[in-house]
Amino acid sequence: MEIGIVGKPNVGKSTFFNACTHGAAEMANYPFTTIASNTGVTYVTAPCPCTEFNVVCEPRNARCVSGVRLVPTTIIDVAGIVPGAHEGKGLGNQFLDDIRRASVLIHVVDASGSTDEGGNPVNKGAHDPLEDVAFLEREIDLWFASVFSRHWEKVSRKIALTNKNIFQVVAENFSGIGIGEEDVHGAVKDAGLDPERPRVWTEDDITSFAMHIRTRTKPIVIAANKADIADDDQIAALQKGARNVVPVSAGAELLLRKARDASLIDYVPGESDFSITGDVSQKQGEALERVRAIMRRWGSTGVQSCINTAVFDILDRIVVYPVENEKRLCDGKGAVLPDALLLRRGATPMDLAEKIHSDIAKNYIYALNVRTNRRIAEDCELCSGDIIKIASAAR
Ligand SMILES: Nc1nc2c(ncn2[C@@H]2O[C@H](COP(=O)(O)OP(=O)(O)OP(=O)(O)O)[C@@H](O)[C@H]2O)c(=O)[nH]1
Ligand SMILES: [Mg+2]
Repeated sequence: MEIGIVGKPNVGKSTFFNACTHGAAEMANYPFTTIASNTGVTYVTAPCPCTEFNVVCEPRNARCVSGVRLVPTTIIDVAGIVPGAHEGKGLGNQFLDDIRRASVLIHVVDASGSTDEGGNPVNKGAHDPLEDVAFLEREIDLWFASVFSRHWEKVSRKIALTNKNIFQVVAENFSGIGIGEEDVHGAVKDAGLDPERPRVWTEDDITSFAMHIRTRTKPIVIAANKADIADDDQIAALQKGARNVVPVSAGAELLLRKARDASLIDYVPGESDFSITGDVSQKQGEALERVRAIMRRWGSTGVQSCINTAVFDILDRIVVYPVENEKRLCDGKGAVLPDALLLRRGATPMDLAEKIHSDIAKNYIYALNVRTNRRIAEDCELCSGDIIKIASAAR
């Protein structure tokens, strides 16, 4: 699972990326600072059962900070996108290659309206970020449409010459951009097209199909960045005009992460406040208090909230903790609550077994819900936060 950070130039994409990954992507107040994409590891946050069970956990794939489990996922910071990018404007459609594998996008916009459509600085409020919301979706739709158009003849021929249907053929040919059969089903239905006769689809039909496929395969969370300098009504207008809008100050989050790394503050990503624990200079203290005021205003810096919204609300993932020993909550080597795995909602104990190892699934005996100490059916639906023991004959 990958998250793509997209948006026009100079809105704070790399600042967002650095704040949530410990990254060192270049940041500057002019367009096209980023040319090649940056890939890093970020974390979603979920309550760790260690607090509830009063144990010291030993996370293997993640970290636990004050009872908050940080579960890793990949994130990509992409070069700025300008209108016409799908035809080569700006840095062209290289960015689109970079988001091929992304299953969700965080669209960073300048909510304060102080950058024009090319990312050049302008007076605050001089540009409407809702225009950016619309153009970015359009660019990605048109990119999808151009990819489909280019290959439609081949796809139609394949459907006519084999006994495969459109759902199978499109999913097979475009799995590289994250398209599955169920996406094709949904998009054909939503666009009101005839799946039996793709050969007679017009360019408009293909564009409409592309838009519906994009909506399903690249859903978008909007990071209303620079919320520190935006007015309340600017954020309200964005929230009224678009869906999944989170007020964000990537700059504030970056400052907090740096202060935390320098042991100046205690801060758990996503929380609404922090405490000063180190020796801070007057200047540092003032900067931190400015950040505190931003957090009071918006509830948090918004960066973690965007990532959690993308993974939990949009992609509908749950966090499950597998263990081998239900009494000690540990794995075979004695590590306590070592793993936190992200699964699709609806996942079953058998899906969990598959995720751990195919041999565990093949030799599956039973699953136990550790909280209730009851065995659960292999096809029952797991819940977020479940601690599950899979008994398997595999070693
Ligand atoms: N006020 C304010 N400024 C910010 C914030 N986040 C980023 N900036 C500023 O916005 C400018 C652009 O930041 P970058 O992170 O380089 O933006 P980008 O979107 O990656 O830009 P390109 O790589 O050129 O596309 C810099 O001057 C940042 O300091 C924020 O939360 N608040
Ligand atoms: Mg950048």
